[in-house]
Amino acid sequence: MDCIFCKIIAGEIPSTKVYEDEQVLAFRDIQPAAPVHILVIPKQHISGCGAITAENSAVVAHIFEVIPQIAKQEGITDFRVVSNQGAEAGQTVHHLHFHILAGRTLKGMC
Ligand code: DGP
Repeated sequence: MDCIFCKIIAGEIPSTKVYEDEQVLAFRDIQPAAPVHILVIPKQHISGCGAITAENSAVVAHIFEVIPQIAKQEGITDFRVVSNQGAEAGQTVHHLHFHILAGRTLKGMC
Protein backbone atom coordinates (compact mmCIF):
# COMPACT_ATOMS: atom_id res chain seq x y z
CA MET A 1 0.00 0.00 0.00
CA ASP A 2 1.40 3.38 -0.97
CA CYS A 3 0.70 5.23 2.26
CA ILE A 4 3.13 7.88 3.54
CA PHE A 5 2.08 7.38 7.16
CA CYS A 6 2.45 3.58 6.93
CA LYS A 7 5.98 4.25 5.64
CA ILE A 8 6.64 6.56 8.61
CA ILE A 9 5.40 3.82 10.96
CA ALA A 10 7.68 1.31 9.22
CA GLY A 11 10.64 3.71 9.58
CA GLU A 12 11.02 3.99 5.80
CA ILE A 13 10.40 7.75 5.97
CA PRO A 14 12.00 9.68 8.86
CA SER A 15 9.86 11.65 11.30
CA THR A 16 10.31 13.57 14.50
CA LYS A 17 8.56 11.26 16.94
CA VAL A 18 7.05 12.65 20.12
CA TYR A 19 5.22 9.52 21.34
CA GLU A 20 5.04 5.85 20.40
CA ASP A 21 3.46 2.73 21.81
CA GLU A 22 2.21 -0.56 20.35
CA GLN A 23 -0.90 1.00 18.81
CA VAL A 24 -0.08 4.63 18.17
CA LEU A 25 2.61 6.94 16.77
CA ALA A 26 2.77 10.71 17.17
CA PHE A 27 5.21 12.93 15.27
CA ARG A 28 5.64 16.57 14.30
CA ASP A 29 3.85 17.75 11.16
CA ILE A 30 6.25 18.53 8.32
CA GLN A 31 4.23 21.68 7.47
CA PRO A 32 3.40 23.12 10.89
CA ALA A 33 0.34 25.38 11.01
CA ALA A 34 1.08 26.38 14.61
CA PRO A 35 4.13 26.42 16.91
CA VAL A 36 3.02 23.01 18.17
CA HIS A 37 1.63 20.81 15.38
CA ILE A 38 1.67 17.09 16.07
CA LEU A 39 -0.02 14.26 14.17
CA VAL A 40 -1.31 11.28 16.14
CA ILE A 41 -1.96 8.18 14.06
CA PRO A 42 -2.95 4.56 14.62
CA LYS A 43 -0.36 2.00 13.50
CA GLN A 44 -3.25 0.08 11.94
CA HIS A 45 -4.14 1.57 8.54
CA ILE A 46 -7.55 3.23 8.70
CA SER A 47 -8.24 5.54 5.76
CA GLY A 48 -9.74 8.39 7.77
CA CYS A 49 -12.25 9.32 10.46
CA GLY A 50 -15.02 8.33 8.03
CA ALA A 51 -13.79 4.73 8.25
CA ILE A 52 -14.03 4.40 12.04
CA THR A 53 -16.27 1.47 13.00
CA ALA A 54 -17.22 -0.51 16.08
CA GLU A 55 -14.49 -2.97 15.06
CA ASN A 56 -11.61 -0.48 14.96
CA SER A 57 -12.69 2.30 17.33
CA ALA A 58 -10.71 1.00 20.32
CA VAL A 59 -7.55 2.51 18.86
CA VAL A 60 -9.35 5.84 18.47
CA ALA A 61 -10.28 5.77 22.16
CA HIS A 62 -6.65 5.00 22.90
CA ILE A 63 -5.53 7.96 20.79
CA PHE A 64 -7.76 10.21 22.88
CA GLU A 65 -6.13 8.84 26.03
CA VAL A 66 -2.69 9.50 24.57
CA ILE A 67 -3.45 13.08 23.45
CA PRO A 68 -3.52 14.51 27.02
CA GLN A 69 -0.24 12.74 27.74
CA ILE A 70 1.33 14.37 24.68
CA ALA A 71 -0.11 17.75 25.70
CA LYS A 72 1.45 17.39 29.15
CA GLN A 73 4.77 16.38 27.60
CA GLU A 74 4.63 19.43 25.30
CA GLY A 75 3.69 21.74 28.17
CA ILE A 76 0.45 22.85 26.53
CA THR A 77 -2.90 23.22 28.26
CA ASP A 78 -4.83 24.84 25.41
CA PHE A 79 -4.92 22.97 22.15
CA ARG A 80 -7.14 21.97 19.23
CA VAL A 81 -7.63 18.46 17.84
CA VAL A 82 -8.66 18.17 14.19
CA SER A 83 -9.24 15.28 11.80
CA ASN A 84 -10.05 15.94 8.15
CA GLN A 85 -12.12 13.46 6.14
CA GLY A 86 -12.09 13.75 2.36
CA ALA A 87 -10.58 16.21 -0.11
CA GLU A 88 -13.20 18.90 0.44
CA ALA A 89 -12.39 18.89 4.15
CA GLY A 90 -8.67 19.16 3.42
CA GLN A 91 -7.56 15.56 3.86
CA THR A 92 -4.36 14.99 1.90
CA VAL A 93 -3.08 11.81 3.58
CA HIS A 94 -5.51 8.90 3.59
CA HIS A 95 -4.41 7.35 6.87
CA LEU A 96 -6.41 8.38 9.93
CA HIS A 97 -4.66 11.18 11.81
CA PHE A 98 -5.49 13.70 14.45
CA HIS A 99 -3.75 17.07 14.33
CA ILE A 100 -2.85 18.60 17.71
CA LEU A 101 -2.46 22.36 17.23
CA ALA A 102 -1.26 24.75 19.91
CA GLY A 103 1.11 27.54 20.76
CA ARG A 104 -0.82 30.46 19.27
CA THR A 105 -4.35 31.81 19.42
CA LEU A 106 -6.44 29.63 17.11
CA LYS A 107 -9.32 31.52 15.53
CA GLY A 108 -12.34 30.22 13.67
CA MET A 109 -12.90 26.66 12.58
CA CYS A 110 -11.47 26.64 9.07
P1 DGP B 1 -4.39 16.43 6.23
O1 DGP B 1 -4.29 17.59 5.29
O2 DGP B 1 -5.44 16.59 7.32
O3 DGP B 1 -4.52 15.11 5.47
O4 DGP B 1 -3.00 16.40 6.99
C1 DGP B 1 -1.86 15.74 6.52
C2 DGP B 1 -0.70 16.36 7.20
O5 DGP B 1 0.40 15.48 7.03
C3 DGP B 1 -0.27 17.71 6.63
O6 DGP B 1 -0.41 18.72 7.63
C4 DGP B 1 1.20 17.53 6.26
C5 DGP B 1 1.58 16.25 6.95
N1 DGP B 1 2.55 15.43 6.23
C6 DGP B 1 2.43 14.99 4.96
N2 DGP B 1 3.51 14.25 4.63
C7 DGP B 1 4.29 14.21 5.75
C8 DGP B 1 5.54 13.59 6.03
O7 DGP B 1 6.16 12.90 5.22
N3 DGP B 1 6.04 13.79 7.29
C9 DGP B 1 5.37 14.54 8.22
N4 DGP B 1 5.97 14.67 9.43
N5 DGP B 1 4.20 15.13 7.99
C10 DGP B 1 3.67 14.97 6.76
